[in-house]
Amino acid sequence: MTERRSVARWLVVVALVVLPVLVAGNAAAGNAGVHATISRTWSPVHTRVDPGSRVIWRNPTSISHTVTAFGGNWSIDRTLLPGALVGRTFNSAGVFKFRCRFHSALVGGVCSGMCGRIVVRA
Ligand SMILES: [Cu+2]
Repeated sequence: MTERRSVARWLVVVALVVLPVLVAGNAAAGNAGVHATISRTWSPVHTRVDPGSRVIWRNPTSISHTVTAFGGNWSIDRTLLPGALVGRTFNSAGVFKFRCRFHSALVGGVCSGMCGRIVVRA
């Protein structure tokens, strides 16, 4: 078998066997998606998942947003350019609040504007 054919066969194995297993595993863990909207909100605002779930924030809008943690019990501060995404896996129960620094205000720990939360079930 040539080197090239070997690589091609390996890619087919990845596509047909490994990827479906990964997708099935993710579905079982209760993955969730959150996306930025053109009205500068997160949708959904509240997302409830089981421990071990991965949450993916997507930015399908034409402007940049950030996924920025607040509340003090976790940390993330990532800028999402148009079309970008970022993911986090939540392994422990709790309420994990996030906001977009560009389109929200945080006053006295209270967020207004582009704010959301992930609730991880116990
Ligand atoms: Cu924003």
